[in-house]
Amino acid sequence: TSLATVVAGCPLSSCLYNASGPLCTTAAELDAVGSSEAGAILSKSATLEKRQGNPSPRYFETTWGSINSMGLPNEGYRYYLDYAKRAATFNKPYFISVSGLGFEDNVAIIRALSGQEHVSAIELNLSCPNVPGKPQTGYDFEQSRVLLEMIFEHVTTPLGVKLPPYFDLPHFEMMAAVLRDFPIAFVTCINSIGNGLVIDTDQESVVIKPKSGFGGIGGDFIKPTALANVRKFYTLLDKDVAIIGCGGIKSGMDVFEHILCGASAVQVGTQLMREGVGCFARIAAELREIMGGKGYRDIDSFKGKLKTLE
Ligand code: RRO
Repeated sequence: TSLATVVAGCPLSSCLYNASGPLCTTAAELDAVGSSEAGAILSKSATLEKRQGNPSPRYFETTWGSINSMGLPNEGYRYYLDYAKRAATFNKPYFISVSGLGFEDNVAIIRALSGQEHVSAIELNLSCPNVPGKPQTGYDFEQSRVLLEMIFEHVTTPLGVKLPPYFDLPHFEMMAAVLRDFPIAFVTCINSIGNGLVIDTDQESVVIKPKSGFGGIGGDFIKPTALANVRKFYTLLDKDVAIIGCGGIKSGMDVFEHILCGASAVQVGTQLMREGVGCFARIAAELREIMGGKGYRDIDSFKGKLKTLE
């Protein structure tokens, strides 16, 4: 049974890898993903300069998932570019996530990363929910178009986008109409559901410090929204645009569902924080078991083949 797939023209021996954010900020963390059964290595979203991020506590786990308001702590894009040479020793693709604080920053970072050896692709984050005063670009369709026009003037390395979750059917159409006008390599659905609120009832308090306790929600509860977003963009975009599923993946069955909806690969976020990089081998084994039981020898045998009831 093969879990092999292709993202942005790069072969991956497993369709599972890390979401940008958890355990992918330092070289030691990226090494751990490299040494694991993950099919690729993806960096934490990078800004022009190193950032400390928001004050702690800024991440909290619940029985059903997580809330975070990290505020884009990262080492700065040069660090992730320097890491590319080391990433290459793991013989799997290395993707850098980019989340500049403004359009000019995004262009500057992407110009610097573009064409660099061992940077397999760039994941442009249009959906950071946690920098006070910075709206998510992905919720402004016209601004998304403006940014992509600026970026595609400069980029030679394959580029995909990380989208926020959409909830209204016309919004899927509007974002797809923007994306269709650019040579996007992949679309990652979804980032955390922005600005939820988790409460500790004993303390009658919020659980994270930044933004009065508001933060991005990940984990079990976001899986139906993630699946809907994967499905919608799979049906709306050209089939040569890979859809990367992200949201609520902690078992082989969760991956199976994402692939049925049209995902070519999937990313693990909250469960990676909880379990560590061993999650990639465990979930891969569970997925192989499910595929074996159903007689599927590879991912393409069921990718996108979700049935409807009419
Ligand atoms: O660093 C963060 O607070 C963060 C980012 Br950039 C993102 O894209 N998604 C998220 O849940 N947190």
